[in-house]
Parts: sequence; C-alpha cells; structure tokens
Amino acid sequence: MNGLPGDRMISFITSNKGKYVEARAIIDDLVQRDLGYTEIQAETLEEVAVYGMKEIMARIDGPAMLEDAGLFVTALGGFPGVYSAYVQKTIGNAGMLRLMEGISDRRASFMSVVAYVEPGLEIQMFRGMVEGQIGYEARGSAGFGYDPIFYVGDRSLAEMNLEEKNRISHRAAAMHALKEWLEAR
Ligand code: ITT
Repeated sequence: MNGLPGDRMISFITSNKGKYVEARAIIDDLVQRDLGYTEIQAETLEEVAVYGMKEIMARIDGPAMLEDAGLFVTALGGFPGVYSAYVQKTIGNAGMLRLMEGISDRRASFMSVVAYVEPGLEIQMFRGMVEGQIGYEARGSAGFGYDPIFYVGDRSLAEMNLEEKNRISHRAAAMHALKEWLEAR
C-alpha cells in the first residue's frame, strides 16, 4: 500500500537488481524498470539524481523513483563518491584495496539519494547514510558492488544477509524516509 490513487505501482528506475531487491524489502509496491538515464558528471549525488529524474519524467507518467548512491572514503577526500560506478567497473574492489594500501585511516561512508516523483508533484528527495570502514580484504558474497570491502563493525556488508544490511544501510535509511513520507500524506 503506497497511498496512491488506485494503488499504482512505483517504478524503480535502475539497472541494478541488488538495489531493487533491497528497496523492495522496504516498500512493497515497487517494480524494477531498467530504462536507463543519463548519469551526468556532477559534484553531488543530488544533481545526478535530479537530472536523471527529469529525463525519466519526460518518458513515463506514473509514480517513479531512482537512486544515486556512492562510496565516500575519508582518507581519499571522498573519492570515489560520484564516480563510484565508474571506479567499481574499472578497478573494482581489488583496485580500491590497492589504493588504500599504507593508509591507516579506513573511515568511509555510503550515501544514498532517492528521487521520487508522481504526476502533479515536484521531485521529492530522500537521503540515507551508513558509516563504516574499508577493510583490509574483501569478505563475503552477499550483496553487490563494494559490499565485500565495506565493514560495519567486524563484518563486511557482504557477510550480512538482506535483513541485516537493511537494518543499517544507506539505501534502507533513504527508503524508510520515502516510505514514511508516502504513508504520512
Ligand atoms: P543504477 O544507476 O542503474 O541504479 P548502479 O549500480 O550504477 O545502478 P549507482 O550509480 O547508484 O548504481 O551506484 C554507484 C556504485 O556504487 C555502483 O558501482 C554500485 O555497485 C555501488 N553501490 C551502490 N550501493 C551499494 C551498496 O549498497 N553496496 C555496495 N555497493 C554499492
């Protein structure tokens, strides 16, 4: 139940099945649609999400959301941040671990920015964050992306099941904020 007239499903515009599965565990009425959109080069996740959403709004007319997420490593000045997808695709987790060699400050955070829209409404933004550390090795096989090298406490996110990750993750926090907003109106 999302409070929408006729209870229409919300399209989650993403190519990433893992993101969809995590979000769907929090908001039932989601369908994944891999429509693709331009991810501009910008300095903030917000700018990327808003630009993408405007493009999507011109193409579909029902309720829709998309999410831009990023890994921000303190000792690297916030890198890879808005470049997280590119860095994951190019050097991957092994490359990130190499970049962190000799660095003792392992602090990092994941941020999630969710943009939501439905006909007649302005774009609504929701944010979530989780703080953790870049480990010294990749561990675990659950989740996706940087999960095996991002640790919260003594476990990587890839060593947690969906429910455990969703108790603490950036995405879960943003999705809960969206859910509360949907239910409150
Ligand atoms: P869409 O843009 O199609 O939604 P994407 O995988 O490109 O899918 P993002 O741009 O938001 O999604 O993600 C940036 C990168 O950060 C990408 O490489 C993801 O795999 C990674 N990432 C995002 N959320 C993550 C999470 O919860 N755990 C691990 N890695 C994550």
